Amino acid sequence: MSTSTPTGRAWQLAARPHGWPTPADFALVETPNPEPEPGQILVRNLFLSVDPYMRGRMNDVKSYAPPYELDRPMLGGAVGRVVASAADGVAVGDHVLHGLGWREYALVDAAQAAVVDPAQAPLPAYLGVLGMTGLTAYAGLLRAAEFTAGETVFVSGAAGAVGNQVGQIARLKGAARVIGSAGTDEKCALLVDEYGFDAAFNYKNGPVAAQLKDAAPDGIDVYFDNVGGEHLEAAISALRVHGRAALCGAISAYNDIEPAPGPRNLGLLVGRRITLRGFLVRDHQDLKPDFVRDVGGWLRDGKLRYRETVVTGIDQAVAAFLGMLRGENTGKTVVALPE
Ligand code: NAP
Ligand code: FER
Repeated sequence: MSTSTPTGRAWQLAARPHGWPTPADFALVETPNPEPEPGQILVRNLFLSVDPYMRGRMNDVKSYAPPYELDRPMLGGAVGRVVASAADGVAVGDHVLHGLGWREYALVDAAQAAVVDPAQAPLPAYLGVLGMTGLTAYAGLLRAAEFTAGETVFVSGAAGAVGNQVGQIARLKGAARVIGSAGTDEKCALLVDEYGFDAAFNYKNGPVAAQLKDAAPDGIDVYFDNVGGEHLEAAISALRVHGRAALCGAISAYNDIEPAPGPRNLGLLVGRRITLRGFLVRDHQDLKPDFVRDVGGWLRDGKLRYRETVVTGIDQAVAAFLGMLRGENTGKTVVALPE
């Protein structure tokens, strides 16, 4: 045990957003920090993850992740330092990855926390490039989409956390051609110049189908879908015989009030023997050793690059989340909580 700050701030959901969330849907509340019971640790969070799926948890809808409760601290990935421990095997001063984000201090069951080593990688990397979004890219491309060397890959949301890593893993695993789409010309330049994509286009500059046709005149073998909507329809039209799409997310629809129409070209799936496969990263934890070996090695060798969007201060967490939904981020978005 050790002494700790008596209170900490936590973000609660104050109202369920209708369409785009507004700051009034959230409340930053000061709460006492309880002492750990046997098996528990008290963690001073240092980096919080903000992720697109959190928007879904703000709705009162049964889904793969339960809805956030109103007037209760929200949940999410976080990395922090243990400040009090009543658990065997986790000591004060250890750093841990856990699921009680959106708050400064978290009382965590040690069984639900993983010790991480800040000497092996900077702490925010455990939320991004070496964490959940990185494994999503790895598992989605290699397992859900069954990518193999020599294929042409298109990824949407390509300058974001998952997307940039999909493109780089495809390149490093021998893709014939890697194409990305993103929402600004600067992001597209980054994809080509820094991440080694063969081509990139700004989906805000014109119809996706026409821009994809220019970038991949011979079609694509794999589509990694982070966006849904117009992107998915365009990609289906571009997929070749035996093409596959890994459906990772559909962020273009997360703030919709009415369901958007689906792709109008599903008839193509039959003749082209196309597979569309949804996946969740939680089902692919067995790939973690391969993922850490591959990505850790590429990072050490300078073959895989990454950027993070770091927003500082617990009071800025909602702004960081909304900014990420609007595309203000490049790479993984994290909130830093300096001590
Ligand atoms: P991210 O890409 O770092 O951030 C979200 C990005 O979405 C923004 O930067 C923005 O970039 C883009 N975006 C927002 N609205 C858009 C629209 N209408 N059309 C096209 N792009 C839009 O987030 P991430 O954490 O890496 O997540 C990417 C996707 O993967 C999301 O769909 C997420 O839900 C999904 N995901 C799924 C799993 C899983 O297990 N299945 C796990 C992690 C993430 P632009 O500037 O390019 O618009
Ligand atoms: C996301 C982040 C995480 C997402 C899904 C997950 C679809 C979750 C995955 C899991 O529980 O395995 O943005 O969007």
